Amino acid sequence: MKTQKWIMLMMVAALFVAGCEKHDPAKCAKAVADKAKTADKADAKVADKTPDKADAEVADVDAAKADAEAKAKEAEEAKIKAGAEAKAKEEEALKIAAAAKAKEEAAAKAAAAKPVAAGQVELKIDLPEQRIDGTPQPPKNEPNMETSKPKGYTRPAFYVPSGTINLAKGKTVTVSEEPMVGELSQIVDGNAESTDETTLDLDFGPAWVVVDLGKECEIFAVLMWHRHSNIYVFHDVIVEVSSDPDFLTSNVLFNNDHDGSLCKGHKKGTDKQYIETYEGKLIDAKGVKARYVRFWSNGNTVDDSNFWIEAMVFGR
Ligand SMILES: [Ca+2]
Ligand SMILES: [Ca+2]
Repeated sequence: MKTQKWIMLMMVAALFVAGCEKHDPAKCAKAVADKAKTADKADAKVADKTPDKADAEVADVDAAKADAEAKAKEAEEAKIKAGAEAKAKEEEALKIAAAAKAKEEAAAKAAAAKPVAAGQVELKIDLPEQRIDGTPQPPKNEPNMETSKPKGYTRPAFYVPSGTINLAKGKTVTVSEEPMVGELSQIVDGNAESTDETTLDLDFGPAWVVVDLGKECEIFAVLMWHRHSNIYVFHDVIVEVSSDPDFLTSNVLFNNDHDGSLCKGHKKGTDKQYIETYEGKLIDAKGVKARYVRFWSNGNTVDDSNFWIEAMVFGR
């Protein structure tokens, strides 16, 4: 009995405490206020993602996208413009090249159409093997050079009176100084091939070679090869003819010593320096009368030596 009474008493007390808890007005008010505050915060969080702000974000993204697209378009347009400019430049270069070619062809046609004087025949030359391929470029900073020949260039036909022959072949040759390599007779043996065996070496400095034709002749052309196995430009090339072995008087047929550097007493020349080729250097002698032909040179752009392969004197 006593125990039952105790249990009952405990239950009533518990109910009382629970009732107090439930009905404490202050506690209830605080709980309600806290709940409201939490709800406000949640609302505020939701408010952060209001449609206005979201729209603004979308607008920013759109603007950035549009900006990127505009920049890409601009770059593409610049690329197209650059391409068009490059193409225009290329076309202009082709136009210039075509005009130059047309001019050259017209000149060749005009030369071919030029009536050959009575009794004139084309000078036939037995050319050596071509040793340099393509378009040889002159050495850098070499002054007084003739214009580079286009690729595949060959010398136009040269006309001489019929009966013209190479008078120099097998004739007597004298030189300023005996050659270090080779025989003098090789200069007039008719062989213009450019090999070590066919080339004479007359050493450094101003040097001359004289071909004695044996008697005074009518000279129509002089043709010479110094060396053409590489890109050689020979300095101070002078060709003069005379009937006096001492050349006290002479006719200068060619002189490319533009600065008069060969030696004192020689006049400056107005001819151009040139790159040696398998075709040799042909000089129009216009029928001048002489017995001796003197060739000057003063080294070359490769090694200062005065090389010689062949000298031909066409006349009768
Ligand atoms: Ca020779
Ligand atoms: Ca010179």
